[in-house]
Amino acid sequence: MANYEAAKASYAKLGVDTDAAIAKLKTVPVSLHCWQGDDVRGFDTDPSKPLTGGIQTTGNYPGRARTPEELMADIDKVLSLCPGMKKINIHASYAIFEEGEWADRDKLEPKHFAKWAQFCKERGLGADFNPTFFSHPNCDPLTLSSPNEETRKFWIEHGKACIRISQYLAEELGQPCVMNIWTGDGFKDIPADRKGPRDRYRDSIDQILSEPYDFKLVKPCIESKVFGIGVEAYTVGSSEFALTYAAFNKDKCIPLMDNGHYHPTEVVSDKIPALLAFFDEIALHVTRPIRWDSDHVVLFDDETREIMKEIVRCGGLEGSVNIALDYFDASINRISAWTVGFRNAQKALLYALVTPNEDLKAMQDASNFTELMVRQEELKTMPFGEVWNEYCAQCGVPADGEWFGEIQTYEKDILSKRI
Ligand code: RNT
Ligand code: ZN
Repeated sequence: MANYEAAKASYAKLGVDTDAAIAKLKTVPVSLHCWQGDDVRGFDTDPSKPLTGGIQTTGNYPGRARTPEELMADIDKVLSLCPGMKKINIHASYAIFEEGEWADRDKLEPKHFAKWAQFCKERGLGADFNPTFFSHPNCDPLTLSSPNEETRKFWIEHGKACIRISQYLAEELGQPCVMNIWTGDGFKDIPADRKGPRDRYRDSIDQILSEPYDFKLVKPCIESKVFGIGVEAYTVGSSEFALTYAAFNKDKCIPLMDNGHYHPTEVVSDKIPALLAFFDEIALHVTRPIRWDSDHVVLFDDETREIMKEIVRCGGLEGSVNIALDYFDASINRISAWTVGFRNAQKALLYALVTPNEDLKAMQDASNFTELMVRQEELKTMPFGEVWNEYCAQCGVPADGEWFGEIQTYEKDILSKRI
Protein backbone atom coordinates (compact mmCIF):
# COMPACT_ATOMS: atom_id res chain seq x y z
CA MET A 1 0.00 0.00 0.00
CA ALA A 2 2.75 2.44 1.00
CA ASN A 3 4.60 1.28 -2.10
CA TYR A 4 1.56 2.04 -4.23
CA GLU A 5 1.25 5.54 -2.72
CA ALA A 6 4.88 6.21 -3.61
CA ALA A 7 4.40 4.88 -7.15
CA LYS A 8 1.23 6.95 -7.52
CA ALA A 9 3.17 10.07 -6.53
CA SER A 10 5.92 9.29 -9.08
CA TYR A 11 3.36 8.91 -11.86
CA ALA A 12 1.51 12.05 -10.69
CA LYS A 13 4.68 14.03 -11.38
CA LEU A 14 4.31 12.95 -15.01
CA GLY A 15 0.67 14.01 -14.99
CA VAL A 16 -0.57 10.41 -14.84
CA ASP A 17 -3.46 9.50 -12.52
CA THR A 18 -2.89 5.84 -11.61
CA ASP A 19 -6.20 5.58 -9.71
CA ALA A 20 -8.05 6.64 -12.86
CA ALA A 21 -6.06 4.16 -14.94
CA ILE A 22 -6.99 1.32 -12.56
CA ALA A 23 -10.64 2.38 -12.52
CA LYS A 24 -10.73 2.50 -16.32
CA LEU A 25 -9.17 -0.92 -16.80
CA LYS A 26 -11.83 -2.50 -14.60
CA THR A 27 -14.44 -1.58 -17.24
CA VAL A 28 -12.68 -3.06 -20.29
CA PRO A 29 -13.80 -6.54 -21.37
CA VAL A 30 -11.11 -8.95 -22.57
CA SER A 31 -12.34 -12.19 -24.10
CA LEU A 32 -10.83 -15.39 -22.70
CA HIS A 33 -10.74 -18.16 -25.31
CA CYS A 34 -12.15 -21.50 -24.13
CA TRP A 35 -9.84 -23.48 -26.44
CA GLN A 36 -6.58 -23.13 -24.47
CA GLY A 37 -7.87 -25.73 -22.00
CA ASP A 38 -8.23 -28.72 -24.34
CA ASP A 39 -5.90 -28.03 -27.28
CA VAL A 40 -8.76 -26.78 -29.53
CA ARG A 41 -10.47 -30.21 -29.58
CA GLY A 42 -14.03 -29.34 -28.55
CA PHE A 43 -16.81 -31.78 -27.70
CA ASP A 44 -18.70 -32.40 -30.95
CA THR A 45 -16.29 -34.68 -32.81
CA ASP A 46 -14.01 -37.57 -31.92
CA PRO A 47 -11.27 -35.95 -29.80
CA SER A 48 -8.68 -38.39 -31.13
CA LYS A 49 -9.11 -36.92 -34.65
CA PRO A 50 -6.47 -34.36 -35.64
CA LEU A 51 -6.92 -30.62 -35.43
CA THR A 52 -7.23 -29.39 -39.04
CA GLY A 53 -7.48 -26.00 -40.77
CA GLY A 54 -3.73 -25.40 -40.77
CA ILE A 55 -3.50 -24.70 -37.04
CA GLN A 56 -1.60 -26.82 -34.57
CA THR A 57 -1.14 -27.30 -30.85
CA THR A 58 2.16 -28.86 -29.92
CA GLY A 59 3.08 -30.62 -26.70
CA ASN A 60 1.39 -33.23 -24.53
CA TYR A 61 1.51 -31.84 -21.02
CA PRO A 62 -0.80 -33.94 -18.83
CA GLY A 63 -4.17 -32.68 -17.60
CA ARG A 64 -6.04 -31.60 -20.73
CA ALA A 65 -9.76 -30.95 -20.06
CA ARG A 66 -11.83 -33.75 -21.61
CA THR A 67 -15.39 -32.78 -20.72
CA PRO A 68 -17.43 -29.57 -20.38
CA GLU A 69 -17.29 -29.96 -16.59
CA GLU A 70 -13.50 -30.21 -16.59
CA LEU A 71 -13.11 -27.30 -18.99
CA MET A 72 -15.45 -25.10 -16.95
CA ALA A 73 -13.67 -26.00 -13.71
CA ASP A 74 -10.37 -25.05 -15.33
CA ILE A 75 -11.80 -21.76 -16.61
CA ASP A 76 -13.02 -21.01 -13.08
CA LYS A 77 -9.50 -21.52 -11.79
CA VAL A 78 -8.14 -19.12 -14.41
CA LEU A 79 -10.85 -16.53 -13.66
CA SER A 80 -9.96 -16.63 -9.98
CA LEU A 81 -6.36 -15.71 -10.79
CA CYS A 82 -6.96 -13.00 -13.39
CA PRO A 83 -7.97 -9.40 -12.72
CA GLY A 84 -10.35 -7.40 -14.87
CA MET A 85 -13.58 -7.75 -16.79
CA LYS A 86 -13.87 -10.93 -18.84
CA LYS A 87 -15.92 -12.47 -21.58
CA ILE A 88 -15.73 -16.14 -22.53
CA ASN A 89 -14.95 -16.87 -26.17
CA ILE A 90 -16.70 -20.08 -27.25
CA HIS A 91 -16.19 -22.11 -30.43
CA ALA A 92 -19.16 -23.92 -31.99
CA SER A 93 -17.29 -27.22 -31.56
CA TYR A 94 -17.79 -26.79 -27.80
CA ALA A 95 -21.55 -27.47 -28.08
CA ILE A 96 -22.84 -29.32 -25.03
CA PHE A 97 -25.34 -32.09 -25.81
CA GLU A 98 -27.71 -33.95 -23.56
CA GLU A 99 -27.01 -37.63 -22.93
CA GLY A 100 -27.54 -39.54 -26.22
CA GLU A 101 -28.11 -36.33 -28.21
CA TRP A 102 -25.88 -34.99 -31.01
CA ALA A 103 -26.32 -32.41 -33.76
CA ASP A 104 -24.07 -31.78 -36.72
CA ARG A 105 -22.66 -28.29 -37.16
CA ASP A 106 -25.31 -27.18 -39.66
CA LYS A 107 -28.02 -28.10 -37.14
CA LEU A 108 -26.61 -26.51 -34.00
CA GLU A 109 -29.11 -24.57 -31.93
CA PRO A 110 -28.97 -22.08 -29.07
CA LYS A 111 -30.00 -24.84 -26.65
CA HIS A 112 -26.66 -26.56 -27.27
CA PHE A 113 -25.02 -23.54 -25.69
CA ALA A 114 -27.48 -23.08 -22.81
CA LYS A 115 -24.93 -24.47 -20.34
CA TRP A 116 -22.35 -21.96 -21.53
CA ALA A 117 -24.91 -19.16 -21.23
CA GLN A 118 -25.68 -20.29 -17.70
CA PHE A 119 -21.97 -20.50 -16.87
CA CYS A 120 -21.46 -16.92 -18.04
CA LYS A 121 -24.62 -15.62 -16.41
CA GLU A 122 -23.74 -17.04 -13.01
CA ARG A 123 -20.39 -15.28 -13.17
CA GLY A 124 -21.62 -12.02 -14.71
CA LEU A 125 -19.61 -12.56 -17.91
CA GLY A 126 -20.34 -11.79 -21.55
CA ALA A 127 -19.71 -14.29 -24.34
CA ASP A 128 -18.21 -14.22 -27.81
CA PHE A 129 -18.73 -16.94 -30.40
CA ASN A 130 -17.05 -18.62 -33.38
CA PRO A 131 -18.33 -20.94 -36.06
CA THR A 132 -15.91 -23.89 -36.35
CA PHE A 133 -14.91 -24.40 -39.99
CA PHE A 134 -12.24 -27.02 -39.22
CA SER A 135 -11.71 -30.44 -37.59
CA HIS A 136 -14.77 -31.93 -39.27
CA PRO A 137 -15.27 -34.58 -42.01
CA ASN A 138 -17.04 -32.04 -44.27
CA CYS A 139 -13.84 -30.03 -44.76
CA ASP A 140 -13.12 -31.29 -48.28
CA PRO A 141 -10.58 -29.71 -47.37
CA LEU A 142 -12.25 -26.39 -48.31
CA THR A 143 -15.35 -25.15 -46.50
CA LEU A 144 -16.97 -21.81 -47.39
CA SER A 145 -14.91 -21.61 -50.59
CA SER A 146 -15.46 -25.21 -51.71
CA PRO A 147 -16.37 -25.82 -55.39
CA ASN A 148 -18.62 -28.63 -54.15
CA GLU A 149 -21.99 -26.94 -53.63
CA GLU A 150 -23.15 -29.50 -51.10
CA THR A 151 -20.09 -28.92 -48.94
CA ARG A 152 -20.40 -25.17 -49.25
CA LYS A 153 -24.10 -25.27 -48.36
CA PHE A 154 -23.34 -27.29 -45.21
CA TRP A 155 -20.85 -24.70 -44.03
CA ILE A 156 -23.11 -21.77 -44.91
CA GLU A 157 -25.84 -23.39 -42.81
CA HIS A 158 -23.30 -23.74 -40.01
CA GLY A 159 -22.50 -20.03 -40.25
CA LYS A 160 -26.20 -19.11 -40.14
CA ALA A 161 -26.77 -21.38 -37.14
CA CYS A 162 -23.91 -19.56 -35.43
CA ILE A 163 -25.50 -16.17 -36.09
CA ARG A 164 -28.64 -17.42 -34.31
CA ILE A 165 -26.56 -18.77 -31.41
CA SER A 166 -24.64 -15.48 -31.15
CA GLN A 167 -27.89 -13.52 -31.03
CA TYR A 168 -29.10 -15.88 -28.28
CA LEU A 169 -25.92 -15.46 -26.24
CA ALA A 170 -26.03 -11.67 -26.58
CA GLU A 171 -29.67 -11.53 -25.52
CA GLU A 172 -29.22 -13.94 -22.62
CA LEU A 173 -26.20 -12.10 -21.26
CA GLY A 174 -27.22 -8.55 -22.15
CA GLN A 175 -23.88 -7.85 -23.84
CA PRO A 176 -22.82 -7.81 -27.50
CA CYS A 177 -21.43 -11.06 -28.88
CA VAL A 178 -18.52 -10.85 -31.32
CA MET A 179 -18.89 -13.68 -33.85
CA ASN A 180 -15.71 -14.40 -35.73
CA ILE A 181 -15.65 -16.01 -39.16
CA TRP A 182 -12.31 -17.67 -39.87
CA THR A 183 -11.61 -20.55 -42.21
CA GLY A 184 -8.30 -22.25 -42.95
CA ASP A 185 -9.32 -22.62 -46.61
CA GLY A 186 -6.35 -22.57 -48.93
CA PHE A 187 -3.82 -24.70 -50.81
CA LYS A 188 -0.48 -26.27 -50.03
CA ASP A 189 0.84 -25.58 -53.51
CA ILE A 190 0.50 -23.19 -56.41
CA PRO A 191 -3.20 -22.95 -57.30
CA ALA A 192 -4.61 -22.85 -60.82
CA ASP A 193 -7.47 -20.61 -59.78
CA ARG A 194 -7.07 -17.98 -57.10
CA LYS A 195 -10.21 -16.00 -57.78
CA GLY A 196 -12.83 -18.76 -57.87
CA PRO A 197 -12.43 -19.73 -54.22
CA ARG A 198 -12.55 -16.07 -53.20
CA ASP A 199 -15.72 -15.45 -55.21
CA ARG A 200 -17.31 -18.43 -53.50
CA TYR A 201 -16.07 -17.39 -50.05
CA ARG A 202 -17.49 -13.91 -50.60
CA ASP A 203 -20.85 -15.32 -51.64
CA SER A 204 -20.84 -17.68 -48.64
CA ILE A 205 -20.26 -14.83 -46.20
CA ASP A 206 -23.01 -12.83 -47.94
CA GLN A 207 -25.37 -15.76 -47.37
CA ILE A 208 -24.35 -16.22 -43.73
CA LEU A 209 -24.85 -12.52 -43.02
CA SER A 210 -28.27 -12.60 -44.68
CA GLU A 211 -29.46 -14.43 -41.57
CA PRO A 212 -31.28 -11.77 -39.48
CA TYR A 213 -29.42 -10.35 -36.47
CA ASP A 214 -29.21 -7.12 -34.53
CA PHE A 215 -25.84 -5.59 -35.47
CA LYS A 216 -25.75 -3.82 -32.10
CA LEU A 217 -25.79 -7.21 -30.41
CA VAL A 218 -24.06 -9.53 -32.85
CA LYS A 219 -20.77 -8.35 -34.34
CA PRO A 220 -19.74 -10.67 -37.14
CA CYS A 221 -16.01 -10.39 -37.94
CA ILE A 222 -13.91 -11.57 -40.83
CA GLU A 223 -10.46 -12.77 -39.72
CA SER A 224 -7.70 -12.81 -42.34
CA LYS A 225 -4.61 -15.00 -42.46
CA VAL A 226 -1.39 -15.23 -44.43
CA PHE A 227 -0.84 -19.01 -44.41
CA GLY A 228 -1.36 -22.18 -42.38
CA ILE A 229 0.38 -25.51 -41.89
CA GLY A 230 -0.21 -27.54 -45.05
CA VAL A 231 -1.75 -24.43 -46.62
CA GLU A 232 1.45 -22.58 -47.41
CA ALA A 233 0.93 -21.34 -50.97
CA TYR A 234 -2.48 -19.70 -50.92
CA THR A 235 -5.05 -18.57 -48.36
CA VAL A 236 -8.54 -17.73 -49.57
CA GLY A 237 -9.28 -15.31 -46.70
CA SER A 238 -6.15 -13.22 -47.18
CA SER A 239 -5.70 -9.81 -45.61
CA GLU A 240 -6.83 -7.96 -48.73
CA PHE A 241 -9.88 -10.20 -49.08
CA ALA A 242 -10.99 -9.89 -45.46
CA LEU A 243 -10.40 -6.15 -45.18
CA THR A 244 -12.10 -5.38 -48.46
CA TYR A 245 -15.09 -7.53 -47.50
CA ALA A 246 -15.40 -5.72 -44.19
CA ALA A 247 -14.95 -2.30 -45.81
CA PHE A 248 -17.71 -2.95 -48.35
CA ASN A 249 -20.04 -4.37 -45.69
CA LYS A 250 -19.57 -1.97 -42.81
CA ASP A 251 -23.25 -2.15 -41.92
CA LYS A 252 -22.98 -5.90 -41.32
CA CYS A 253 -19.53 -6.85 -40.06
CA ILE A 254 -16.14 -5.66 -38.80
CA PRO A 255 -12.56 -6.72 -39.60
CA LEU A 256 -10.55 -8.89 -37.21
CA MET A 257 -6.77 -8.88 -37.02
CA ASP A 258 -4.87 -11.71 -35.35
CA ASN A 259 -1.27 -10.62 -34.75
CA GLY A 260 -0.03 -14.08 -35.73
CA HIS A 261 -1.48 -13.75 -39.21
CA TYR A 262 0.97 -11.44 -40.94
CA HIS A 263 4.50 -11.59 -42.31
CA PRO A 264 6.94 -11.62 -39.39
CA THR A 265 8.10 -8.00 -39.76
CA GLU A 266 4.57 -6.61 -40.02
CA VAL A 267 3.08 -5.39 -36.75
CA VAL A 268 -0.58 -5.19 -35.81
CA SER A 269 0.17 -2.27 -33.48
CA ASP A 270 0.70 -0.18 -36.61
CA LYS A 271 -2.35 -1.60 -38.37
CA ILE A 272 -4.77 -0.69 -35.54
CA PRO A 273 -4.67 3.09 -36.17
CA ALA A 274 -4.68 2.46 -39.93
CA LEU A 275 -7.94 0.54 -39.67
CA LEU A 276 -9.45 2.96 -37.14
CA ALA A 277 -8.96 5.74 -39.67
CA PHE A 278 -11.71 4.01 -41.69
CA PHE A 279 -13.67 1.64 -39.41
CA ASP A 280 -15.77 2.63 -36.38
CA GLU A 281 -15.12 -0.77 -34.84
CA ILE A 282 -12.54 -3.52 -35.21
CA ALA A 283 -11.69 -6.76 -33.40
CA LEU A 284 -8.37 -8.31 -32.39
CA HIS A 285 -6.98 -11.72 -31.58
CA VAL A 286 -3.99 -11.13 -29.34
CA THR A 287 -1.46 -13.92 -29.58
CA ARG A 288 2.33 -14.40 -29.93
CA PRO A 289 3.73 -15.68 -33.17
CA ILE A 290 7.24 -17.11 -33.24
CA ARG A 291 8.39 -17.34 -36.87
CA TRP A 292 4.85 -18.39 -37.87
CA ASP A 293 1.34 -18.38 -36.43
CA SER A 294 2.56 -20.53 -33.54
CA ASP A 295 0.02 -19.20 -31.03
CA HIS A 296 2.47 -19.03 -28.14
CA VAL A 297 1.28 -17.64 -24.79
CA VAL A 298 0.99 -13.83 -24.75
CA LEU A 299 3.91 -12.21 -22.89
CA PHE A 300 4.49 -8.71 -21.55
CA ASP A 301 6.67 -8.06 -24.58
CA ASP A 302 7.31 -5.05 -26.79
CA GLU A 303 4.63 -5.77 -29.39
CA THR A 304 1.92 -6.66 -26.86
CA ARG A 305 2.63 -3.37 -25.07
CA GLU A 306 2.63 -1.49 -28.37
CA ILE A 307 -0.71 -3.05 -29.41
CA MET A 308 -2.30 -2.03 -26.11
CA LYS A 309 -0.80 1.47 -26.33
CA GLU A 310 -2.37 1.96 -29.75
CA ILE A 311 -5.73 0.70 -28.48
CA VAL A 312 -5.61 3.21 -25.60
CA ARG A 313 -4.31 6.13 -27.68
CA CYS A 314 -6.89 5.56 -30.42
CA GLY A 315 -9.76 5.60 -27.93
CA GLY A 316 -10.26 1.87 -28.44
CA LEU A 317 -11.37 1.36 -24.84
CA GLU A 318 -14.52 3.35 -25.57
CA GLY A 319 -15.90 0.43 -27.59
CA SER A 320 -14.18 0.63 -30.97
CA VAL A 321 -11.74 -2.23 -30.31
CA ASN A 322 -12.92 -5.68 -29.25
CA ILE A 323 -10.05 -7.50 -27.55
CA ALA A 324 -9.85 -11.30 -27.50
CA LEU A 325 -7.01 -13.69 -26.79
CA ASP A 326 -6.08 -16.56 -29.12
CA TYR A 327 -3.26 -18.92 -28.18
CA PHE A 328 -2.95 -22.60 -27.36
CA ASP A 329 0.07 -24.19 -25.76
CA ALA A 330 -0.08 -27.89 -24.86
CA SER A 331 3.56 -28.10 -23.77
CA ILE A 332 3.12 -26.46 -20.35
CA ASN A 333 0.44 -26.48 -17.66
CA ARG A 334 -2.57 -25.19 -19.60
CA ILE A 335 -4.10 -23.29 -16.67
CA SER A 336 -0.82 -21.48 -16.17
CA ALA A 337 -0.56 -20.75 -19.91
CA TRP A 338 -4.07 -19.28 -19.89
CA THR A 339 -3.39 -17.24 -16.74
CA VAL A 340 -0.01 -15.87 -17.81
CA GLY A 341 -1.43 -14.74 -21.16
CA PHE A 342 -4.54 -13.11 -19.70
CA ARG A 343 -2.59 -11.37 -16.94
CA ASN A 344 -0.07 -10.10 -19.49
CA ALA A 345 -2.78 -8.67 -21.72
CA GLN A 346 -4.17 -6.86 -18.66
CA LYS A 347 -0.71 -5.76 -17.60
CA ALA A 348 0.02 -4.33 -21.05
CA LEU A 349 -3.32 -2.49 -21.02
CA LEU A 350 -2.57 -1.00 -17.60
CA TYR A 351 0.92 -0.05 -18.76
CA ALA A 352 -0.64 1.78 -21.71
CA LEU A 353 -3.10 3.53 -19.39
CA VAL A 354 -0.31 4.92 -17.18
CA THR A 355 1.57 6.33 -20.15
CA PRO A 356 1.36 10.15 -20.48
CA ASN A 357 0.02 9.77 -24.00
CA GLU A 358 -1.14 13.36 -24.47
CA ASP A 359 2.24 14.82 -23.46
CA LEU A 360 4.12 12.44 -25.73
CA LYS A 361 1.81 13.25 -28.62
CA ALA A 362 2.38 16.98 -28.06
CA MET A 363 6.14 16.40 -28.28
CA GLN A 364 5.69 14.53 -31.56
CA ASP A 365 3.44 17.25 -32.97
CA ALA A 366 6.03 19.88 -31.98
CA SER A 367 8.76 17.83 -33.68
CA ASN A 368 10.43 17.54 -30.30
CA PHE A 369 11.82 14.12 -31.09
CA THR A 370 14.83 14.40 -28.79
CA GLU A 371 12.75 14.83 -25.65
CA LEU A 372 10.21 12.28 -26.92
CA MET A 373 12.90 9.62 -27.00
CA VAL A 374 14.20 10.53 -23.54
CA ARG A 375 10.74 10.50 -21.96
CA GLN A 376 9.72 7.24 -23.62
CA GLU A 377 12.90 5.55 -22.40
CA GLU A 378 12.50 6.86 -18.86
CA LEU A 379 8.97 5.49 -18.64
CA LYS A 380 10.39 1.98 -18.84
CA THR A 381 11.83 2.14 -15.32
CA MET A 382 8.85 3.74 -13.60
CA PRO A 383 7.49 1.74 -10.61
CA PHE A 384 4.81 0.10 -12.73
CA GLY A 385 4.85 -3.15 -10.74
CA GLU A 386 3.34 -1.36 -7.73
CA VAL A 387 0.44 -0.07 -9.81
CA TRP A 388 -0.12 -3.58 -11.18
CA ASN A 389 -0.11 -5.09 -7.69
CA GLU A 390 -2.61 -2.48 -6.53
CA TYR A 391 -4.87 -3.29 -9.49
CA CYS A 392 -4.71 -7.03 -8.68
CA ALA A 393 -5.49 -6.31 -5.01
CA GLN A 394 -8.49 -4.13 -5.91
CA CYS A 395 -9.75 -6.90 -8.22
CA GLY A 396 -9.38 -9.46 -5.44
CA VAL A 397 -6.84 -11.64 -7.26
CA PRO A 398 -3.29 -12.58 -6.27
CA ALA A 399 -0.33 -10.33 -7.08
CA ASP A 400 2.63 -11.57 -9.11
CA GLY A 401 4.59 -14.07 -7.08
CA GLU A 402 1.48 -15.23 -5.25
CA TRP A 403 -0.54 -17.28 -7.71
CA PHE A 404 1.66 -19.98 -9.17
CA GLY A 405 1.45 -22.06 -5.99
CA GLU A 406 -2.30 -22.31 -6.56
CA ILE A 407 -1.68 -23.74 -10.02
CA GLN A 408 0.73 -26.28 -8.58
CA THR A 409 -1.86 -27.35 -6.03
CA TYR A 410 -4.55 -27.59 -8.75
CA GLU A 411 -2.23 -29.68 -10.86
CA LYS A 412 -1.52 -32.03 -7.97
CA ASP A 413 -5.13 -32.33 -6.81
CA ILE A 414 -7.05 -32.18 -10.10
CA LEU A 415 -5.03 -32.26 -13.34
CA SER A 416 -2.74 -35.13 -12.41
CA LYS A 417 -5.78 -37.34 -11.80
CA ARG A 418 -6.96 -36.89 -15.41
CA ILE A 419 -5.42 -40.00 -16.92
C1 RNT B 1 -6.40 -19.58 -36.67
C2 RNT B 1 -7.17 -18.40 -36.20
C3 RNT B 1 -8.41 -18.69 -35.42
C4 RNT B 1 -8.27 -19.86 -34.47
C5 RNT B 1 -9.44 -20.05 -33.53
C6 RNT B 1 -9.36 -21.36 -32.80
O1 RNT B 1 -5.19 -19.26 -37.20
O2 RNT B 1 -6.33 -17.58 -35.46
O3 RNT B 1 -8.84 -17.54 -34.79
O4 RNT B 1 -7.10 -19.75 -33.70
O5 RNT B 1 -10.60 -19.92 -34.23
ZN1 ZN C 1 -7.17 -15.97 -34.40
